[in-house]
Amino acid sequence: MRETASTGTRTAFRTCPLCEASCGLEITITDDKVTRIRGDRDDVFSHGFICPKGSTLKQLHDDPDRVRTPLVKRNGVHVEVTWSEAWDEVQRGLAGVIDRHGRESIAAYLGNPGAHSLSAMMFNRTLLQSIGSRHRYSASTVDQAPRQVAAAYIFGTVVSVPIPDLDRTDYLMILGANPYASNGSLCTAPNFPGRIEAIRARGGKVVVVDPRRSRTAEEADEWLPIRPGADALLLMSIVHVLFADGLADPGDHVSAVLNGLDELRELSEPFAPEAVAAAVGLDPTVVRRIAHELAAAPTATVYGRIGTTTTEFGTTASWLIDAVNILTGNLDRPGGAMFTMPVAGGASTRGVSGTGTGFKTGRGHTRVRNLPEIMGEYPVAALAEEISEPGEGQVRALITIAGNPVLSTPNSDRLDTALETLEFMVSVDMYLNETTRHADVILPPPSQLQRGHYDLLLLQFAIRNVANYSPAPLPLDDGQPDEWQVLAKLAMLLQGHAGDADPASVDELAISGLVHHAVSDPSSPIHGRDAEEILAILAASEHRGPERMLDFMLRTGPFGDGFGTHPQAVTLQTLIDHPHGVDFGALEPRLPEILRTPSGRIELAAAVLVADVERLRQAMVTLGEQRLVLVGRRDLRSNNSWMHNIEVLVKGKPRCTLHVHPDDAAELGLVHGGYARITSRVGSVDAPVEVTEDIRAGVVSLPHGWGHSVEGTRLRVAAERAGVNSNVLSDHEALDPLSGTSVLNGIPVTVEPVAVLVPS
Ligand SMILES: Nc1nc2c(c(=O)[nH]1)N[C@H]1C(S)=C(S)[C@@H](COP(=O)(O)OP(=O)(O)OC[C@H]3O[C@@H](n4cnc5c(=O)[nH]c(N)nc54)[C@H](O)[C@@H]3O)O[C@H]1N2
Ligand SMILES: Nc1nc2c(c(=O)[nH]1)N[C@H]1C(S)=C(S)[C@@H](COP(=O)(O)OP(=O)(O)OC[C@H]3O[C@@H](n4cnc5c(=O)[nH]c(N)nc54)[C@H](O)[C@@H]3O)O[C@H]1N2
Ligand code: SF4
Ligand SMILES: [Mo]
Repeated sequence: MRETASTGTRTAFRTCPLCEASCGLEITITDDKVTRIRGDRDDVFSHGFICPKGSTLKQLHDDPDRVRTPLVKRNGVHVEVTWSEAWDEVQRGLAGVIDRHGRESIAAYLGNPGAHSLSAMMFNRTLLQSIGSRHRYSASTVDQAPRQVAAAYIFGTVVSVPIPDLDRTDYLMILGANPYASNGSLCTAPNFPGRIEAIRARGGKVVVVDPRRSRTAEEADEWLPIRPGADALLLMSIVHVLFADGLADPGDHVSAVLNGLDELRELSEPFAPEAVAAAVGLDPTVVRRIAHELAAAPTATVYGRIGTTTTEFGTTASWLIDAVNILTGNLDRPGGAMFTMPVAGGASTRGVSGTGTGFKTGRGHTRVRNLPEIMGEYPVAALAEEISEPGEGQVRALITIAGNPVLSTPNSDRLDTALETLEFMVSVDMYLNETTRHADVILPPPSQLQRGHYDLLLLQFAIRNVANYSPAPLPLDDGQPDEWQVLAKLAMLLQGHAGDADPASVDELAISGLVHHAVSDPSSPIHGRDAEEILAILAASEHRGPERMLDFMLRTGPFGDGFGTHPQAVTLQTLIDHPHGVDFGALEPRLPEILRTPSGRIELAAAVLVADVERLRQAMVTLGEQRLVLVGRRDLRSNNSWMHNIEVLVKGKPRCTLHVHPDDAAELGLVHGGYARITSRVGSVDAPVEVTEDIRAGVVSLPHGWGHSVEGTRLRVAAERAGVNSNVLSDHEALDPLSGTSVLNGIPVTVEPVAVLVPS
């Protein structure tokens, strides 16, 4: 499968897949070796911006610890095998479990990098269908699920998420996001920091709500050090002020399709800023002023991320963000919160415009805790017990794709122990790490630089309508299948094929399925066309696998050529001809066309959301009673749990430290540079202490994704700066009930000094 090697020096352009910012990279390659990576100044979206991680795709590609050959666990040790041996092993393992326990005993976990992988985006669905089990888990329920669930109730689909119109807004309020470290999320915007600075440069205002004075808070006009978990209360009190002071005015085009305004007014009555102050921890006069500023600004947009979603009120907070944007007249207008028009694959562009079937949960429940299915999956916090609790339907085998749940999901010691008891586990992953060390077989994908890229998922949440495809800058290694071929083949083995099955047949079936579905879908631009004709057009190109599917999605998307209907419009070839991307312009109003609710209206008081308000009322009392709570944080040079094996990213002072306010340090007897033991209901870890004014008193912060000191991994650099796993502390029972998402911020803890650091 090796493509012809090329000699001489050339330049390749490739979008960075590491985070949601989607920066264009300019990659200099000499004799198939990368010699330099820098920002692509001509990229239509990122204009040369790059963060320290972008250029390390070279180090990642070259990392001697990166798995390049399949690994099979023999007598407890992972050894290199050929692909054909690995496939035989997988075939035996999976078939055995299916024979003994049935398909429902196989679970899958999909991790974050899969959301940026064109292969995974196109083939994970086939894989999941081939497993034929409801045990589907992903990083969504430790991340953005609440934001999607709220959007689905209000607007009709899990991808109709309003995006802050960063480049045109006059007033940006950020809750629980630190784009100076994260570069943004559910708001695809390369150089997010630069775009924040531009708001201020044009006379606008930026307000950051965060228990920590993050770098973003530092750069803002105003920092509101909220009590963790209280964002929904804060937002409801802003809604209260907007109604009470006669400031609520959604504007004509939103009002025309808005349900629930009066109901929300009534619901907000008990939540005056003074009434919630003890729980929220902010001065009510400041909150009232902010509400008035939001209403008075020429345009304003409220944006919330992980600090709002991974809390007990994740969905409710997301709902109330939309509510504030609606009440201040900022939904669906330039400078406010708008909907992206995805160029390819957008679920918000499919189906009948303006109406739909709406959103439901609970198609199945977990066996042990009876937690409902949400967005086609179960809460990942339930995975450990589904594996370890005996009985009918017990999970006996696990497939992980691009995930490291042992570091990223709650009460991870419990999951770590459970994984050891599986009868079979297979991981598609490029590292032998804390999770994959449990796998019987590890199937490596090629490196990021050996794969084509189009950020199918995250471009659906971009602040401009943009498309950018990059072919693989480097050829595959000898015998290395592409990532989609690994996933397709895994699917075939699950369907009962033998180890020598050819993944191309899965590809043919998949594209045929897409085309046949479209020609019979009245809302598709190729409705009524001959499927064979369309397939023949696609087959005539050299593209197969994800590229061919992308071509199809581009051509049937809102800017597509419709296979001849709009000959000037976009195809994959257009994007190949434009290696710096194609910009289809700023976001434009999409109401009412974006709506997919059964009523065809915005459901501002959707029944499920309304029903949660009573719980929120109780939090007015309970939140204020917490003495000390833990929150997370991100660092620009980290990427969740898996870039810590890249020397240039981890060198320097240790970053896995506990941030403590001086008042708390004094009271708890902690000293800067000393060590602390942090204990929650479910676990305990020790970490070095950093005393800092940049955190609210009563709150401590520890980043996630560390804890690389466990046996049986191959992470030589990471192991030297192991840090501790903060998810040993997060509680598997603490969930946002509306989305099944874990509470990773605002975890009640106790902290005490310890003399020496005991690695966990
Ligand atoms: N306490 C706490 N926990 C958190 C969070 C938090 O803020 N606080 N954040 C949560 C969030 S937002 C997320 S998204 C999750 C992430 O949770 P996960 O997705 O489970 O974990 P990652 O750290 O992203 O690990 C990615 C894995 O994919 C592998 N990998 C990398 N690239 C590829 C690829 O291209 N193909 C394949 N097949 N494998 C690849 C890596 O080697 C690694 O094993 O963590 C969550 N956990
Ligand atoms: N460098 C880097 N970039 C990344 C990642 C990474 O790991 N490293 N991960 C990527 C992924 S998968 C994601 S999902 C995104 C996440 O992107 P962001 O949502 O921007 O994530 P963070 O940088 O963790 O910022 C979350 C902020 O919420 C604050 N916070 C904690 N609890 C609360 C609370 O209760 N209320 C409020 N208002 N704030 C709170 C924290 O102090 C922190 O500053 O980042 C992506 N980008
Ligand atoms: S900001 Fe994100 S997309 Fe841009 S270079 Fe850094 S890691 Fe890559
Ligand atoms: Mo994430």
